[in-house]
Amino acid sequence: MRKAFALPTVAIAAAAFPLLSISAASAHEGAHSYQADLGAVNQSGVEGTGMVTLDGNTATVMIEASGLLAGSPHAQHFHIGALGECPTNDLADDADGDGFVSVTEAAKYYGMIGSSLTTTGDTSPDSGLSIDRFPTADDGTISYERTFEVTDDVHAAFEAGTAVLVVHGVDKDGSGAYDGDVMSDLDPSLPMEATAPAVCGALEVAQMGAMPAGGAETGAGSTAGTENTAAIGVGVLAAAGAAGAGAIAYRRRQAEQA
Ligand SMILES: [Cu+2]
Repeated sequence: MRKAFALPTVAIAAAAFPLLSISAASAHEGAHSYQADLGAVNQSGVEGTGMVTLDGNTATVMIEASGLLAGSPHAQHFHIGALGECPTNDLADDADGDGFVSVTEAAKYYGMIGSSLTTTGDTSPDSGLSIDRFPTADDGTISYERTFEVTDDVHAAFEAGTAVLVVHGVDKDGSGAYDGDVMSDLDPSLPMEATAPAVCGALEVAQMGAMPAGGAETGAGSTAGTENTAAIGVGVLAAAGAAGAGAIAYRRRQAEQA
């Protein structure tokens, strides 16, 4: 039964990300693909995945995320220019002790906004808080896809491994809305809940050989060990979700073999 379940997963992945397959088959020409396993920040419970294909400066972006505050918009960006990392899910980086890892406090890891992943119109940093043009998580999930032009500095960040995908907006107090006494470090007219990072992942070069579903299904662990190890390291951050669950199952299997 596990195998019967795994096969459609692979098929769906291939169908959802055809450019990824093409890129993996011809790694040194045309488009380059990147993936991010999104891990929760601010104990949001949010998880997801991001896929980006860059063909020159033309970016096709796909984001799937779940566990978000339902019925509210979620600002989402490429962040660039720092370490290409994310804050941890605990409050270790809450330097001012306000109960949130704010964008300011997270910036040392993931940097400034490089692109605003809006649904329509401008995608520059100027639209960073244009919440009327960001996805609304009607049932707590976001399924985003858009193709647009990025700037040279964003392209360079992808190549340097310092591009990070961040989705914002966390219902820290569980009230069902963005509210509370702590105001945003980015816009003092907004609650901190509206702008604090909810989920984050470094955009890393996608490697089809490292896809957890394929590795687990074929059991070809010994031939692809190094690549799979790298993928699993990222997968742990995502904790769950289809890809994460596959990675964890695979990791268990590897641990049993070791
Ligand atoms: Cu952001």
